[in-house]
Amino acid sequence: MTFSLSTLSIAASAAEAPPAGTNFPSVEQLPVIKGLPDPFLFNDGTRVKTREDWPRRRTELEAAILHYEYGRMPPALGNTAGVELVAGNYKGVPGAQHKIFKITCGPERKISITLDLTMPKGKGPFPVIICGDMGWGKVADEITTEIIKRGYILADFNRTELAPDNKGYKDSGVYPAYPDAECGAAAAWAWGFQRCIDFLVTLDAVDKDKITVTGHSRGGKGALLAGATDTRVALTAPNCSGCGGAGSFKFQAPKSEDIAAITKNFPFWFGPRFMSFIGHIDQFPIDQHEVKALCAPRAFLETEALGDLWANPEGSRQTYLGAKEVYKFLGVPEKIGIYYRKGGHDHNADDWNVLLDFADQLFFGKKSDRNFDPNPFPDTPKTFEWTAPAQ
Ligand code: GTR
Repeated sequence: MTFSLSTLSIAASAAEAPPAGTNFPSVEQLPVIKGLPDPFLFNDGTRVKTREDWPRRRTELEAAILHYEYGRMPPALGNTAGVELVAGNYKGVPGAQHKIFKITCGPERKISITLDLTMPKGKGPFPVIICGDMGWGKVADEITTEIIKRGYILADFNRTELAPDNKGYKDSGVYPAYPDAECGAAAAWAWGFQRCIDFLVTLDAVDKDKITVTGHSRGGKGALLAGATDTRVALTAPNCSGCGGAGSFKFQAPKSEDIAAITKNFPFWFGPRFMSFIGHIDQFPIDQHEVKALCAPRAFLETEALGDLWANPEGSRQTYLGAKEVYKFLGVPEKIGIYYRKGGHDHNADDWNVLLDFADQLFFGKKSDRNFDPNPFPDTPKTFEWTAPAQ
């Protein structure tokens, strides 16, 4: 017997989703979908018709993405609080002040995150860019100097405080506090971004309507999921995030990382059902354009490198095009952007400048000369035939 997602009912929101495994077909029960799945198709087989229909479809998609790929996250919290550990000038960055907070949250406040803020001087409120890659070292002073000059706060944290980046990922971070959490490390990292937001929105210096999340590579996967699943995020900006990030599972360009490769090295980044699609990616009912589309109508920008073949920059354009249909449908095509630079796998000053230009345009109407809709792959056709429903 063949089932498809469209014949089954899925709970109304990801947060209220039924226990793991219920109501979702397994890999053998899923239909073959070559190319990017149609994000406008409801689980009951009908299609989104009006903008008012989209929130219901978005909820279905979010539940499916967490179920099949990343695993469901622990609940959102109401008890996040922070204690100031350090306050002073920031040595390496002219005109900046530096504050470090220890954030605690969760049952018995067992979970803690060190949040390192480099802030312009003055009252604000300032837009904030949250980056979770402090475990690789703080954002370079040269880059932070530019962030401050443009009037943004940089909020750095170490996502591996939420889940270590190795097979022992359940030993600390969210899992001792939530032993039943089914998500892999990428979703635990995303959840960490969201707890940073819980705290940041309590600060007068933070402009709550101008929150950006970013991260590089595996950190970009976490940032993407964080922005996709939290409507407080105004701009989601993964950098070179590749497989399980902005890349594509249905369009693997030569030399790009696929499900078999990523789960061989990093099975702990994903949820419990993802591995069942190794060798069966045609049955994977979603692709990453739908993760990007969860951000809509909030803004999304991905920065990619043409030489970073492992991260599938060509596939990322496919998922960008797919997500763009949703942005068009919602009447905000300018809120999604993609940017390609030359070179390889890195999160360098160029990438940050592109993000700042996009953010300045989005938040302050400062028109940028950059092309946020380039096509470096003019000979590659789209891998999907559907388009946004006519209204
Ligand atoms: C690679 C991994 C990629 C990417 C990268 C990184 O080894 O295969 O998916 O996340 O690491 O984080 O730099």
